[in-house]
Amino acid sequence: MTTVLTYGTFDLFHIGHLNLINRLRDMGDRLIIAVSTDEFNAGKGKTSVVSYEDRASIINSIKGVDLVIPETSWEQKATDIKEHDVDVFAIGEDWTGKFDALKELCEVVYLPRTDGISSTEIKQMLRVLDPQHITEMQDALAVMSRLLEHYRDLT
Ligand code: C2G
Repeated sequence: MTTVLTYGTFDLFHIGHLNLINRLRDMGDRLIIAVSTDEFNAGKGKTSVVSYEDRASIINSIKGVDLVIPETSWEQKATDIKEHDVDVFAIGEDWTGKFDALKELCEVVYLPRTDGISSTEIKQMLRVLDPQHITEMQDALAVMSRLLEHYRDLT
């Protein structure tokens, strides 16, 4: 029985998250995922669009995920590894080297990320659609159409 453990926010769940979870599932027999709480994320300077409860439910409903636990501190990893008898700690390569100290307790693996998708990018795209930006775009369009009318009259 090989137990695999990872940590993440998993906000605005996307294909990058799913690819990672599928890889983790194939690395062992039992998969535990620690989902960052909103309070812990606030400490990371991160705010999630989706609440902890909903993010944890989404992760819990994915095939191959056996247990979801809350991530509330940076220090909990060593305790979690011992408590859940973890064989493999794995996480995306954006954390390469950051958790090498855990090698004393279990295997540590950094996995390739899925290119071209991230929750941060999705948030940036959504931000463009906020009311203020929409008003600015409408104003710009109004100016453009007046300009076009003016040129049409000139020709
Ligand atoms: N990920 C990926 N490909 C992407 C985006 C994310 O493989 N295109 C992986 C990340 O590398 C990470 C996991 O998906 O392993 C979750 O990513 P985040 O939600 O951004 O989690 P993060 O904020 O990195 O939290 O204690 C560690 C932290 O909780 C990690």
